[in-house]
Amino acid sequence: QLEPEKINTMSSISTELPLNGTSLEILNYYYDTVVSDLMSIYGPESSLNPYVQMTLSRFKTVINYNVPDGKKIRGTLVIDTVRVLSSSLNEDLYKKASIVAWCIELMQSAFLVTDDFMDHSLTRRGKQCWYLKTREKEHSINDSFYLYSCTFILLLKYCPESLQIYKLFNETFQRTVIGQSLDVESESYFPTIDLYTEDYYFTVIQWKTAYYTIYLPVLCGILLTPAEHHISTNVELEKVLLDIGCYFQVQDDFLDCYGDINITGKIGTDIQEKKCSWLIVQAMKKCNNNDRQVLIDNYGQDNLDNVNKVKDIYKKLDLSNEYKQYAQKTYADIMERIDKNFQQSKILIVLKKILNSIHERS
Ligand code: DMA
Ligand code: MG
Ligand code: MG
Ligand code: MG
Repeated sequence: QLEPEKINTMSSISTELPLNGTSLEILNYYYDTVVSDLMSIYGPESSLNPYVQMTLSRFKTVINYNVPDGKKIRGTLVIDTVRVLSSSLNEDLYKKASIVAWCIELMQSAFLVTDDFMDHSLTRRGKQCWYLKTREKEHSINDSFYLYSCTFILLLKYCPESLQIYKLFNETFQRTVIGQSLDVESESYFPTIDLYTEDYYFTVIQWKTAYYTIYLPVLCGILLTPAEHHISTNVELEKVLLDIGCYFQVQDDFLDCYGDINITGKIGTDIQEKKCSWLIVQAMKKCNNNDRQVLIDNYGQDNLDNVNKVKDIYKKLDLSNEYKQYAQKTYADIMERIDKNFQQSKILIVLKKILNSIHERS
């Protein structure tokens, strides 16, 4: 049973920048700035055509519904990175980092609005998905464009000098779009689910999730840090960030089936939607011919009976144990690579912090 309208988690924001607070508190502190900037870019409200005024005020609702209520892992990561790397932290830097962090959260919310529409999901963050709230579902497409366009308005205002950040956002956005396309077109590349491969799976999740979830926030943090402390980005750093991002999506796939809805805030649809999910790829690797046929016959049907038959096979194959083993091994492998490659660099602290916080989440 879902609460009809969850209380906005932003209600307890302080009136002064919490310099010694958590990164999340710092991020939240700038939420009002972001919203009021976005509402005033076309001049004072009173100077606007009344219908445009109404439309902007509708978009304020779109922002408030879709942006602030998540865990804000990605946004917080920008501030965490800046905090570790910079020895000359000041209010200006916190502000810039927080605005860039909100840009990532805005971009993420744009993706979630369309993702839920494409995945036929019902809930997100404990509330009804946005496409189910608009007068017509299709209006949510334009709302998603709006949310994404906000990132460029803010980046131009707060980081006008940084073409690098601008380029990074653009490229990451497109990589995610390509990843989402791979995700929804899986069926056209693989006519039956027993043909889904691990290699394809990891390609999809790297593009749809890893770049924007982990690589983008950390790179933004690095680019925002004053030049004298600059971390040189290299191939190994990119690989570690992307692998942490892939681990994050494997977890998401596991939670789609095994997560507690009250914690994840979303009801899974991967089985109904015939997704190339980590679970089905593992199931296909482990199952006998009988199970394989049951999976082929029941996977991708929007019906509780069919879904339960798939879940029964997952249980029989003990996939939750399989997942636990994968999680432990992945955590240990990435940790070892971090220790081996980043001993001389402050970025080691950031990487360990992200990996630990992801490893612990449910
Ligand atoms: C998430 O894939 C990827 C993006 C770009 C939103 P997903 O559909 O598994 O996410 P969720 O489980 O949150 O719907
Ligand atoms: Mg989804
Ligand atoms: Mg999806
Ligand atoms: Mg998912």
